[in-house]
Amino acid sequence: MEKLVLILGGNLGDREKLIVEAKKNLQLKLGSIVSESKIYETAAWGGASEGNYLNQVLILETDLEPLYILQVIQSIEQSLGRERIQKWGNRTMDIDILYLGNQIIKEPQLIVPHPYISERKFVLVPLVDVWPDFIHPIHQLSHVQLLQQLNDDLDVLEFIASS
Ligand code: PH2
Ligand code: MG
Ligand code: MG
Repeated sequence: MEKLVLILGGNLGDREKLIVEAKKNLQLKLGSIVSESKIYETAAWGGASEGNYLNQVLILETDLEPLYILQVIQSIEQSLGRERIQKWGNRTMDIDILYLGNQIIKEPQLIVPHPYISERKFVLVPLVDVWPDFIHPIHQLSHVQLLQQLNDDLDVLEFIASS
C-alpha cells in the first residue's frame, strides 16, 4: 500500500459540507483515510479567486494507479459542482494529489509531488499536522523545515467546525 496525500479545498457553496461529502466519496472509491489534518480557513492564494477557502489534508492508503486515482478525483470534483473556468479561480471543490508515497510522476496530466507544496502556507500548515517529518522526495527537506523557510504570509487559521 502507498500513502496517498491529498489536499481538499473550496471557497464556494457550503464549504464544510462539501468537504464532508468529498471525504465520503474518497473513502468509498480510493481507500481508507488513515489521517486528517485540522480544517483551516485560508486566504485565497494566487490572486484569481475571492473569498476564503477551507482546506484540509488527508492521508489515504491505496494500491491504485496514479492516473486512475486522478480520474476518480476529477469525477468526485465534478459531482460536487466543480466547473473549470479560470486557473486558480473560485471553486466548490478542488482535490489535489500532493504525494503518492515517494513516487515522482511526470505525466502530461499529473505531476507528483505537487509542484507548489513548498510555496504555499495553506498546504504546509496542514501537512505539518499529519506528517511533520516526511521528507519531500525532491527538496529533501521535512514539512517542518519547508514551513520554516517559507515566504507566504497569507492567513491560515484553524476553522472551528459547526456541530
Ligand atoms: N487553491 C487554488 C488557488 N488558491 N488558495 C487557498 N487558500 N486554498 C486553495 O485551495 C487554493 C487557493 C488552486 O487550486
Ligand atoms: Mg489546487
Ligand atoms: Mg486541482
